[in-house]
Amino acid sequence: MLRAMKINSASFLTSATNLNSCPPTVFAEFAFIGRSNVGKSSLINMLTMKKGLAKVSETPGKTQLINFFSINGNWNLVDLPGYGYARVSKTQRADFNEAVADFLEKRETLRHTFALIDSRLPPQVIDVEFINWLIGAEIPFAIVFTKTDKQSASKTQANIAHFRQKVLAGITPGPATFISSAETKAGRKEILAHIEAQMSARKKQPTASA
Ligand SMILES: Nc1nc2c(ncn2[C@@H]2O[C@H](COP(=O)(O)OP(=O)(O)OP(=O)(O)O)[C@@H](O)[C@H]2O)c(=O)[nH]1
Ligand SMILES: [Mg+2]
Repeated sequence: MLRAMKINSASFLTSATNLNSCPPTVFAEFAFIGRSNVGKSSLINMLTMKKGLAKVSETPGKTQLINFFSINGNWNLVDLPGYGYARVSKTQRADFNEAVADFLEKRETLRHTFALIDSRLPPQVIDVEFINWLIGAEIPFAIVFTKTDKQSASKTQANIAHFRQKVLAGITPGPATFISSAETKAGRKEILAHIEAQMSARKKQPTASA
């Protein structure tokens, strides 16, 4: 049986604009990243079973800050601003937010990152670039294919197979992959079990500063 992390309490902790303004590095953290509108905030609400915890919107670009949520008072979920939001200016956008890159590369208490991919779409260039960046930067991550309630299971499986073949072929060990739905709560147990398993994983080695 899966040993899923039990969530007894979940509350908003704080927001930060960049790595320097993040809260002190005390508790293990798990971050959610992906294209704007992919369902990061919805997944956090689904995992915690608290509907309004992270702000959700149909309009892409809702989450602009790094938002921290305290779970059980002793670990954090981190909702990151999405990338690929076309309406922010090119300089502001870069390819993905510099604060996000900084956080993922340097945050000492970051244990694991979930990269969210829309299960309904063929591999998107910006997602492929982002996943390759994670791999190159040696950031430990898992992939979550979101919004699976919106199509048949067979279509989801076909898209995941396509993604594996196009993006993950030749990567060993490949990242753990999950499916999710904020509507049906599919994936909840599995993702929480993964968090439980990574909780005790060794801290990342600090990267040598240039
Ligand atoms: N049907 C369905 N809709 C979803 C699911 N997850 C998210 N949505 C919807 O998709 C839209 C975007 O969800 P958010 O959770 O705000 O997405 P986000 O990735 O946090 O977006 P940004 O903060 O803008 O980067 C909202 O309208 C959600 O209700 C899902 O699993 N199923
Ligand atoms: Mg959001």
